Amino acid sequence: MLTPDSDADPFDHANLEDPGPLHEKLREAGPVVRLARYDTYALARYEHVHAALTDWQRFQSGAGVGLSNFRYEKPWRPPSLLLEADPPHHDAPRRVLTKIIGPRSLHRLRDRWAAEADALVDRVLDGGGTLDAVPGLAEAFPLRVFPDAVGIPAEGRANLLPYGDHLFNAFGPPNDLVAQGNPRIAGLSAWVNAQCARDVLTPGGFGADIWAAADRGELTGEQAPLVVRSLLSAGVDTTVHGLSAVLYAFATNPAQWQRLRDQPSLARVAFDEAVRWESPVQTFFRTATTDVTVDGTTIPEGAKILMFLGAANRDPRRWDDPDRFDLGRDPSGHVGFGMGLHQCVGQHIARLEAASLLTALARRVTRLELAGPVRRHHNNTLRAWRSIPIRLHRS
Ligand code: OVM
Repeated sequence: MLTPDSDADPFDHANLEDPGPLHEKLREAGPVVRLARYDTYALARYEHVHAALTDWQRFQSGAGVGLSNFRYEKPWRPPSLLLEADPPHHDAPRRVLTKIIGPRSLHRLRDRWAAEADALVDRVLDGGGTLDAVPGLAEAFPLRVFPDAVGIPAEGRANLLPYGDHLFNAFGPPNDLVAQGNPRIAGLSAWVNAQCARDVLTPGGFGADIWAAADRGELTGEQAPLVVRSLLSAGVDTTVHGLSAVLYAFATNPAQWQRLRDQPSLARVAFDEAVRWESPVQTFFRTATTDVTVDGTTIPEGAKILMFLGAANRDPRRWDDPDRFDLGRDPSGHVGFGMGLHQCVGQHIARLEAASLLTALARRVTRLELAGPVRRHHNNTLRAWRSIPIRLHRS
């Protein structure tokens, strides 16, 4: 079968502002579409995105999960031992982190994070309840609880957001968004890397736990700081835009908010449904380790493949009424956290943050409504927000 070609640029500002029409075009054009301007192959249907995510042997991560191919180009920072690695190298760091930030270890944070969420929402309501939910809730809550949980000092935490923003831009092509971040990235990187040192990390935090795993021989002393760096890289912007997504979803779907208030135990399902609906991480690349035939079209060995998680999560072949944010559906199986070997190791942290914040809000707020025009933030990988003005009505 002949592979359809597209001259679309998924990373241009029109598509970053509203990717839905491009996603539909790519899904309908065929199982594989060649993106001519980047000489890469796009997968946008659920079935094929899922298949690529779970086939790490043929769709490798070790040559980078951005457009740049590490076989030919030097990465802008030393590669992640988790994200940009394949078995067997990938496995020890993954095993260590899975345990440190797994559901059992997070249990001890539940009460503290619930109290922090209660305090933040009380403060917001005492201030009148009209605010920009992006800085006021979606950034404020993760920045309040996550760096403490990792164990980094208070000083300089504001660097985490622009560092992550540039990192996620850098998975895309070297366009204006990357150029905008370039002047600051050396300084931001130096700060992030300095936070990964053993003597900087507070006892009892995830970072100290990673170094303790190195002491037990589960990681080398060279690996430990890079595993800490993964937490600081992947753990902030993703949750900020995930929380923004769920707040926007509720502000624009009042019946679903009522449903959550009636049944607060739906908070976790609500967050996963928002991750499906919005897909805060929109895309990742893989590299073909061999010629791969997908539904009759052949992707050549060495080619980059762009997986559209956001398009898969709204594929009508897989989801009924996919554009609806609906607490009544079962969102499990969504690929917003990826799937397979690399599936988001931090997803339990994200869910705990979201459940803490949504529960605090559901207990106190009868209605959430938009109080002005919302604004997107453009990023080559993230479906991101600049501003979500909201009004919270106290119960
Ligand atoms: C990492 C990393 C960075 C960005 C994203 C990510 C979504 C991981 O440094 O390991 O996963």
